[in-house]
This record gives sequence, structure tokens and C-alpha cells, in this order.
Amino acid sequence: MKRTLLATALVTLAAGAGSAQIKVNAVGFLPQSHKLAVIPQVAGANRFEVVDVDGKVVLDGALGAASRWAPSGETVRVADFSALTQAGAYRVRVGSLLSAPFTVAPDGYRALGDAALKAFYFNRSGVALTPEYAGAWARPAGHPDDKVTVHASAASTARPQGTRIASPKGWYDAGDYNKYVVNSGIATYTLLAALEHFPDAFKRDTGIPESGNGVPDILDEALWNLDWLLTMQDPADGGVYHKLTNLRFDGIVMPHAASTTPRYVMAKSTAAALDFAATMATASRVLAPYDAKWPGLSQRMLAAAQAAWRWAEAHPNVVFKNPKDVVTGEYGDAQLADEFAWAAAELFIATGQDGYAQAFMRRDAALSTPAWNNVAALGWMSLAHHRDRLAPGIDRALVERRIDTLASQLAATANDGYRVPLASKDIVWGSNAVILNQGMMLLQAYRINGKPAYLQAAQSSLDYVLGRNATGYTFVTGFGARQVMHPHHRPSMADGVTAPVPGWLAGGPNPGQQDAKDCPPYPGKLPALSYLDHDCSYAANEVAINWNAPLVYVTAALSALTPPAAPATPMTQPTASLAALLHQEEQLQFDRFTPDMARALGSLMVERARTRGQVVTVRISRDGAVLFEHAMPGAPADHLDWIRRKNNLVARTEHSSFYTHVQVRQEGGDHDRLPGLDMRDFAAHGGAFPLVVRGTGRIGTITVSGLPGPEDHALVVETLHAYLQAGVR
Ligand code: G3I
Ligand code: 9MR
Repeated sequence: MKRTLLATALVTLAAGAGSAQIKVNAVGFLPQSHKLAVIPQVAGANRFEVVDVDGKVVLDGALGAASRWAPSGETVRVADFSALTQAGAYRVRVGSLLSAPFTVAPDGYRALGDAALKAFYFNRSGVALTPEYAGAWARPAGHPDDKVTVHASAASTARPQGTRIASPKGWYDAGDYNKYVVNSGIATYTLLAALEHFPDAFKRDTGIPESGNGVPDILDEALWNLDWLLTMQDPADGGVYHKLTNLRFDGIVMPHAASTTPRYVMAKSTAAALDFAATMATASRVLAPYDAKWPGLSQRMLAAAQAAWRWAEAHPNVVFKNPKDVVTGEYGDAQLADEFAWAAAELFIATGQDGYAQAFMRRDAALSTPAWNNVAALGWMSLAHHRDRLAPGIDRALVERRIDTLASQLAATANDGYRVPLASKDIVWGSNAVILNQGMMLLQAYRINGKPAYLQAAQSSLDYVLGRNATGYTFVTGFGARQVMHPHHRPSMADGVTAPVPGWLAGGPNPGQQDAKDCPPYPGKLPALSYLDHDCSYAANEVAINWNAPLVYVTAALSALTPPAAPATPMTQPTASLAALLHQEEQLQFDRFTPDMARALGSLMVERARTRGQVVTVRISRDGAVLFEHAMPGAPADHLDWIRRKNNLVARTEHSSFYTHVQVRQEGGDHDRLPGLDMRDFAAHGGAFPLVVRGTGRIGTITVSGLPGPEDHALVVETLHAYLQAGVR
């Protein structure tokens, strides 16, 4: 799409540094999400309000202490409105400042998640996008890649320079029309991991040609690229070509109008072979259940992965450099220990062969936030997901510890300023994907140990790209109040449609400003403000498959892991639904229960109370023995007597103490006088929950005392849900 420099200057001014705007995720939250807004320093203001669409105040609270955020040079305060759980549309207000509108809704990320995945469809190479699926962004096919030339750098005996091979399909990498194995690897893996970890998040159709074929759309989409990736392997030796590109970038035209000069496969590289191996091994296991639909495909992928691994072992240090006549993206990477570690981890999970476990341990690849050139984390997260079957080759405790260490560092960074895990040093080309990959790693730790701070910091990662950032932009095209309108994305620039192709994450702030000579001035040099919504800006406003993939992952993960609205929360009235309470008791059960699990679960309840400033006593007992007990500082001794009396009630009724409370009140009774019971030994107040092992029955109680009964009950239920949902075993 077209724009003028004057328009750019105006937009730039409006988004300028330190502008006095309230910054908030302008898409929205789930009812139980952690909810923060960032408030510029406004003289005299100490409180905030949340208002609904009619302007009615639904919540108010005190602003947090002023805190500096180095990446934008601002001092800001935070409004925490997590207590707002009622579905609706709202804004945050401080004095005369009003934030962008946002929603609270149980399926609040549905449209966002669908669009983020659909973006991959919009970048399919070699196929026409029809109006039925692409709407206004329909376009003819481009880049069939059915006759691709072997470049001099890739020549081999079997395939001398100039040989033609077919290498169709795949996704265009980004705003350009080239296809790069290294970047395809991390992007495809991240989609496959999202499906493997959160299958329920991908049950609905998103409107792609394959929708309704009995396979999740995300897997159909991944296959479009996997089919291409398979063609990038040389069958003669298992090596993998680094990329398929022109000699130079296509002009700013639609795919079908792009240059007809030959496209080439370029030299093989170790990084390409290993990223290919890791991705194919992952795909082989995710596709295994679909063998009837695609007979032999899963096995073929595993064999391809192993062949690529063998090539990499024989050629451990082939670093790709653009040949002299080539200026397309390089994706060069000289550090290969992380690629070896990732491939070894995936091949170990896929085959169980000890040699791969040893290869993984031998690399001892440090765990840090993943990026296209830093992929060890992908292996660590796959190992974490499969942690029940790592022994004896890989130490499960080591995996859990390393991931927790990374997450605790990221969560600590998220204590200041904008309260996000992103630090100045992280703001590089594609910074919006850096923060989402940080979110993805926080979620790995949350899946292991359920620490609420990790879920909260991951929510903050998503909030950042959706508007709680120093520019105030919602960085996903088609979403938010201040929208990205001019991404460096050839179809969006050339299609004559005003709105950019939707669902794409802009690369985001990048103080490198490598495109400065091609662009109007940036608003400043500060890292978090180094952003232009201008299509000149390939260094800050391009889109890319490896940036959208963690958006898909984090959106799905937060939808799956955020506790659903606890029915107990609004149930202070005796009208609470007994059916809902029974449902909780049926859902919140264990396959087994050990003292270690009691300790973990009990600690989580205490931590959850602490983050809310509540003082409670928690006890978990089994067969009369206390497995966990903690009285928080300031907890009065009578908590223990309440716990004893509530537990007695559960032992008598086999239901939660809150269930009996509601039942008695619905029947018009007095919950403090139960017929036939000595109320010195029983209490029909919420907080004691039956501890049930499936197949065994009730073996004990999980109990909280210290809050009003409905809240005691809610604390137990929410924590149990988070713990079980996180797959803590
Ligand atoms: O890692 C260093 C960091 O240590 C240093 O502090 C920082 C200072 O600028 O630079 C960091 O490296 C940057 C690197 O991205 C970070 O990942 C490089 O300067 C920067 O040049 C490099 O940019 C890459 C860019 O291609 C240019 O090669 C991006 O990562 C990469 O995402 C991007 O990918 C392009 C493809 O080549 C072509 N297709 C579009 C795609 C997206 O823009
Ligand atoms: O358009 C190209 C973009 O897709 C790449 O990511 C980027 C990486 O270097 O390069 C862009 O092409 C620019 C080139 O590098 C320098 N001249 C301006 C080109 C954009 O119009």
C-alpha cells in the first residue's frame, strides 16, 4: 500500500517518545488473566479506574510505585486490575487519560489465534489464494518453484551446477519471497509444538482449503511447509540446501508479477541439516497418529531426519555465507552447538536411542530464549514436554531445573517499568518475537511447576505486543486501536488493498535501524522507541514466519493454561450452582498423589495467596497424616481449628465444605447449625476440598482457612486447576 512521507511524520509524532498515553493490551484478556496497564507519570494521580462502555466505573484501585524502564527511558506506574473478571468491554482511566478499549472474554484470544495462524496461509508459495479463503487478499499463484536451479555453490556430482530440481510449496519467509531452511525450521517446529502441547486449542476450523479434512488446520498448514522442506534434502547424501532464493530480492510486486529469473538452491550447511533434522523428527512424531491418512509419511520424515543428522556429523562446521553473486537473506550462523543439541533432543525423543541422548548431553548447550540462530531451547522444551520418558539417558530434574532458572531470570526482569521480561539488550531485529519467545519459555516453566509469576510474565509478553509497549501500537495487523498499517510485506504493499494482510506480527522496535538510509527519521534512538510504521522499514516493520509462530504458540498456551473463571468466585450467594460444584469435584482429581506433590501444590496455594496480599493457612492431609501445612506470617491459630472442622465435614459428606454450605442455604437452612452435628467439630464454610485419586476414591483433604468461605474455596480450586492443567506429575 502507498503512503506519503507527510503522513508518516504525523503518525510518528502521534506515537512519539514518552507520549502521555495509557498503554494496555488493546485486544483483551481472559477472565482470570493477570491484567496490567502502564500509566505515564501524571502529576497528582495516585489512583486508577476501570470504566465500562457506558462510562460507569466498575473497579478502582491504587497505582503502583513509580518505576523506571530503561528501554524507553520512561518512569511509569502500573495499574493492576486483575480483579476485573466480568466479561465486557472496558477502558482504564487515570485523571483525564483514557486507554484504548479492550475486552474481557472467556474466548478472548480466539480471533487473534486464528488470524496469527491464517497469516501462514497468506504467505503460501506456489498457489493461488482464492477469495473463499483469502477474501480481499486473494491473489494469483507465484513462484511455482517446479524448476529450481542448482547454484554453483550447491553443485555436487549427482547434481552439477545448473541441474533443475522441483522444490514447490512452502511459505515465503517474510516480506520477501524467498524460502530459507534455517528459519523455516524454528517456525514450523513452533507450530508443531503448539499443537503437541495444546491440542484442544486447535480443534476449530480457521478457513483454509484443507479445513474439515479431519486434521487440525495447524497441522495442514505445517505440512504445506514440511512438503517443501523435504525437497531441500539432497537424496544422494542427506545434506540440506541452506535456502531457495533469487540472486537478489524481488521488487515490491505481487508474487505472480515477481521476476522470472531463475530461483536457486544454494550451498548446503550444517545449520540447515540440523534444523531440518530437528523439525522432521518433531513432525514424524506429531504426524504418527495420521498414518492412515498419509501412509508412510511419518516414517519417511524420521528417516530424512536421521540422514540429515549423519550428514551434519560428517560435516560439523559448514557455515553458510552468501556467495558473491547473492544478496538475499543470509541466516548465517557460526555457532552450531545449539543446532546439534536441538536435533539430538528431537531425535532422542523420536527414537529413544541412547546415542542421541549422549549427543545432547555432550553439547551441554546453554538454555536461553530461542531465536533462529539460537535453537537449543527448542530441544529443552521438547524434553520438558516428554519428561516422563527421558530416563536413563537424560536427567529429568536437570531439564526442569534449567528451564526454571531461565524463567526465574525472565520473571525477575518483569518486575520493573513496563513489567515485561524484555530488557534493552533483547531489543534487536525482530524484538517482538524475542518477547514472545521469552513468553513461550516462561510457559514451559509454568507447565512444569505452576508458579503463578511465570504465567503472569507470559501474559505480559503477549500484552506487550498487543499494546502495552512504549509505542502504544498493537503490533498484530488488523488488531487494536493503534494499528500497524504499513508492514514491509510485499503483498501488503503491492495489492492495492488499504488494510495490510491481517494476522501478521511486525518485527518491532530495533535500535539497529539498519534501514535508516531508506526511511524517514526514527522517533529517537532509545531501543523501545526505535520503530516506524512505514513500509520502508525492513528492520523494524517487516513480518516473518519465525515471528508469527511464537504468537500462535503463546496465544494458544495462554488460552489453555489460564484458569477458567472459577465458578466459586461469584458464588457468594446461596444461588451458587451445586451442579458446577459437583463438576469441580469430578474434574479436580489425581491419577496418583505423593508427598512431593502435596508440597508442590501446597506451596503454590501459599504463593498465590501471597501475590494477592492474603494471609491464609493451608493444610493437605492424607489418611489423617499431614503432608503439607503452612501458616503464613500473621495467620491466627484459630485457622487450624477451622481446618479441623471443615475437614471433618468433608469426611462426613464426601463433598467440598463449600458444596455443603451452598446446599444447606439453598434448602433454607442455617449453615452454622446442621441437624445432628456438634458444630464445635464441624464447619460448613468453604475451603476444604476432597483429595481424590481416580480408582481409589477420597484419600484426604486440601484445605485453606483465612478468607471468606467462597474465597477459601476459590483458592483451592484455582490452584488445583492450574496444577493439574499444567500437567504436573
Ligand atoms: O545478535 C546481535 C546482538 O548481539 C547485537 O547486540 C545486535 C546489535 O545490533 O545485533 C544482533 O544481531 C542482529 C541479528 O539480526 C539479531 O538476530 C544483527 O545485527 C542483524 O543484522 C540481524 O538481522 C537479521 C536480518 O535478517 C539481517 O540479516 C534478522 O535477525 C533476521 O530475522 C532477518 O531475516 C530476514 C531475512 O534475512 C530475509 N527475509 C526477511 C527476514 C526478516 O527481516
Ligand atoms: O526487502 C528486503 C527484506 O525482505 C529483507 O529482510 C531485508 C534484509 O536485508 O532486505 C530488504 O531489502 C532491502 C535491502 O536489504 C536494502 N535495500 C532496500 C531493500 C528493501 O527495499
